Formats: sequence, C-alpha cells, structure tokens
Amino acid sequence: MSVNESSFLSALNLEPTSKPPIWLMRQAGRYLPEYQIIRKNYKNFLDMCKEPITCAELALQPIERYELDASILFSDILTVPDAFNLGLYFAEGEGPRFQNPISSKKHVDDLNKFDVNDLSYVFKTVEETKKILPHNLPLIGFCGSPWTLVAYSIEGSGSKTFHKTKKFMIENEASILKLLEVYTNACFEYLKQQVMSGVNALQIFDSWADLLDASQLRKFSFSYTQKLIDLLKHDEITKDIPLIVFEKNPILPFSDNPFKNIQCLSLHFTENLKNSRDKLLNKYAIQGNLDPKILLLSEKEIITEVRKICNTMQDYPGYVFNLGHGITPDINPENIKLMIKAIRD
Ligand code: 1CP
Repeated sequence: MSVNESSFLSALNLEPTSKPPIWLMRQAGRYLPEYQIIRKNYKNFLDMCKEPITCAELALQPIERYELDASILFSDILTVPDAFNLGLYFAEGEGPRFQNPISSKKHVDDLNKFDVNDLSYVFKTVEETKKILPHNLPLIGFCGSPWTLVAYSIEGSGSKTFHKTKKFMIENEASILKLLEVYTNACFEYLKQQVMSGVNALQIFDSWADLLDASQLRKFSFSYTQKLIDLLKHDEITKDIPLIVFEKNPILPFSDNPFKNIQCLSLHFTENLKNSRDKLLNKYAIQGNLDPKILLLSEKEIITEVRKICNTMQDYPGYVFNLGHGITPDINPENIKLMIKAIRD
C-alpha cells in the first residue's frame, strides 16, 4: 500500500474508510514517559527541536506505542517568530517565552527579512522522520496561523488575558496588519519547504482564535489564514497537499466554514459534532473532537464518550478521529490505549 492509499489521506479525500483513521493533537509529548527520558537530556526545549534525529525519534514514539494512522512533525509553531529574532526560549515549567517580544510600530518596521533557511533544522527533521516512519504512514506538517503567531509575538508568552496584545491591537492596528502579512508570507515559505522535504498533509493551528470578537476574528485571523491557504493552493508544489485547519473555540461557529479550498476542519471540543456533521457532509472531511478531559475519567466513561462520537460519525465519508485539542501532560497513556481500542473494536 502506498502512502496515498493510507486511511488518513483517503479520509481527507472524502473516501469512505472501514474504520476512522486516528491521530491525536500533541501525540508526541510530555504525557509519554519515553518522551520524558529524552527530554531530560536538554535544558531548553528549543535545543531539542534543533536536533533532527532526536525529533524524528520523538515523532515515532506514539506511532510505535499506539499504531496511529498518521504522524506529525515534531517541532513547535513558534519556530517561525523565532526566525524573526524574537528570542524564543522555554523556561522550565513555564511554557514558551520571547526575550524580545514585538513592542512597537518601529519593531515591526525593523524586523529582519525572513530567511526560510534559518529553519533548515525543521526540514531536516521532516527528512529524518520520513526515513524511520513506516513507508505508508503519512506525515503531517504544520504551522501556527498568522494570528496565533502574532498574539504570541506581542504578548511574549501564553497568557489568560492577552492584555498587551489587545492593547497593541487598538493602538497600532496598522502594525498588526503589517505583521500578519509578514507572517503569512513566512508561513507559506515554511510550509512549502516542509512539503518539499516530504510531508503529506498540512495543518494550520489557530490556537488563539478565542481571543477575538466576531469582526476581529474575520479581520485578523480568518482573512490571513485564507491568504495563506490561497498561496498554498496557487503554488505548483503545494496545491495538491490536503489542508486541515484547527480553530480553537472561535466565537463564530467553525462548522459554517469560513475558508475556501481547505479539505478538513479540525473541530475544537466545544463544537457540536452532530450539527457540524450535517452541515459539512460530502463537502469537507472532519477531524475531532473528543474533549481531552474525558481521558482523565474512568474506563467506562471514556468508552461511552468514544462510542457517542463514533456513532455520530458512522458512515461519514472523510472522518478522522482526533481530540478537540491537544493531549495534556496529566493524561495516563493507558487511557489512550483504551480509547483507541474502543474506536477500532
Ligand atoms: O517542555 C517541553 O517538553 C515542551 C512541551 C512542548 C511540546 C512537546 C511544547 C512547548 N511544544 C511541543 C511540541 C509541539 N507543539 C508539537 C509537536 C508534537 C505533537 O503534536 O505530537 C505541535 C504540533 C505543537 C504545536 C503548538 N505549540 C501549538 C498548537 C497546538 C495547540 O495545542 O493549540 C501551540 C499553541 C504551541 C505553543 C506551545 N509550545 C509548547 C507549549 C507548552 C505550548 C503551549 C503554551 C500555551 O498554552 O501558551
């Protein structure tokens, strides 16, 4: 079987599959003891991301443990702002931070020109990962949405309120729009190079969609993600690569799909799966959307919730089982095994 006949790529093409293909957002990471063993060797997470052979090994870990139907590149969405010299680092226990967050109009005006070769360690990781994955297993490449990258770049870290970003948005709207444009073009070059290095599908993560009201969401998030999609769909090298978009809890129902020319909507756990099914049937593939918190419950509750989803999506051509957001570090890996068994049985 070739990679194009894999259940995951078939589902993205709206072809029926005998069982839903499964992969999980953040499938490689902190909840896995085998990840922690390798992670201990690096003080800074970014240093680990710059070691292609290690990253390939990390991407393979969940595949070996669970026999998943797709693999995802091991990297992070923040490598792109890092290539603009914002000084990305990962303080122990604190998550990502920037030493030089975007702080003024002048900062945006003076940003260095993006050089995709600064991210060659990511493309090398794609090549190394393809070498060790089963030959028919698809590899997903990814980037953050331009909006999500802008939010991190101004805030300087994750945040509950994104106060600085919201203030900057009011005071310097033109600069935000300029930065969105710069990041959109950088993401395009970055994803194109991932495709040239061997990825089989692409996912765009709009993880900070929930910060915006409806008109801001259209103006700052959806329109730039659409520009990125348009660039990919008009390029000879990337035009046939299936595109998945994840929107985290947007104020507008994502199942009304604001995007043209994507193949799959990755639904946050707050989306109503039944309604989405009815609206998207025979037009788009659906990925999602088990609430990761379910995986902290009992065996019985996990099985009940998984069955509900499988029943709703039974006979939906183009369904990919996934979570409604990333696996959290507190999840017991055995519960994932149980969930997968419930899907496949
Ligand atoms: O200390 C550590 O061990 C680092 C933990 C970690 C890992 C394993 C981070 C820091 N990033 C990653 C890998 C990663 N990040 C992957 C590949 C692994 C896989 O999926 O199997 C991917 C796809 C991402 C994408 C990512 N990074 C997103 C989008 C997905 C989402 O969850 O919404 C986001 C928002 C980030 C930022 C980020 N990087 C790391 C953390 C802890 C965070 C989130 C922090 C925050 O909530 O603000």
